[in-house]
Amino acid sequence: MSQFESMKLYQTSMTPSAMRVTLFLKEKGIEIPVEEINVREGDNLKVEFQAISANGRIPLLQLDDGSYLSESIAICRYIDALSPDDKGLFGSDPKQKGLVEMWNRMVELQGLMVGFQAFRNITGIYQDRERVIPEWGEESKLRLGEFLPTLENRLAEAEYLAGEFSIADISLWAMLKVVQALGIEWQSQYPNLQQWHQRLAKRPAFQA
Ligand SMILES: N[C@@H](CCC(=O)N[C@@H](CS)C(=O)NCC(=O)O)C(=O)O
Repeated sequence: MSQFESMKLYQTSMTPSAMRVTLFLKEKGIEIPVEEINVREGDNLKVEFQAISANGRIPLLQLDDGSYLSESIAICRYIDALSPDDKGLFGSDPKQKGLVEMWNRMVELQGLMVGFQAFRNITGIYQDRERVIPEWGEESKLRLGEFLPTLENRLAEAEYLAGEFSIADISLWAMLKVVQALGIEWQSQYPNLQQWHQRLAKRPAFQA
């Protein structure tokens, strides 16, 4: 039995954060047993889940020693450290590592997090657990849209965000799901982003 088989990944597969870990694992060819929970129905609010999760959210990885890791990128980094390869998903030399970190952070902070705030505050899907401020949602949606030209310009000069395929592209793929869910039109406006999307869609890991 491999060490991965004795771990457990708690996730809600349709969510962007779960998607980041799932795509990362597929790219690395690693399988971890999954326990599917439904965050929209509040499974993560239950006392048992809150007791084992540092941030109360998915994804959550139970390690083979029985302890737990939250945060999608922390989980990916842990798996990568346990199972190093030459795929360079976090970068393979100092410059590449820096570029991957830079683009992944930018997509996370200026894209994903802003998009989450837009989606949560416009739809109110989590009004059972947080204050909902529609104006904040609308402002966040505008800011998310305003980040797209930065990505478009980068993808005019490079095939992938960090030059080579990396976790930053996985994060951007998840971010675009949020962009789409918010009804922000991007396909017609951003040809480089669209070509990048088509490039990723051809990768086996992305063909769900
Ligand atoms: N920064 C965290 C974000 C985790 C997150 O926001 N997960 C969402 C699903 S995408 C969740 O569990 N939402 C349920 C809730 O907020 O109660 C990560 O990357 O893991």
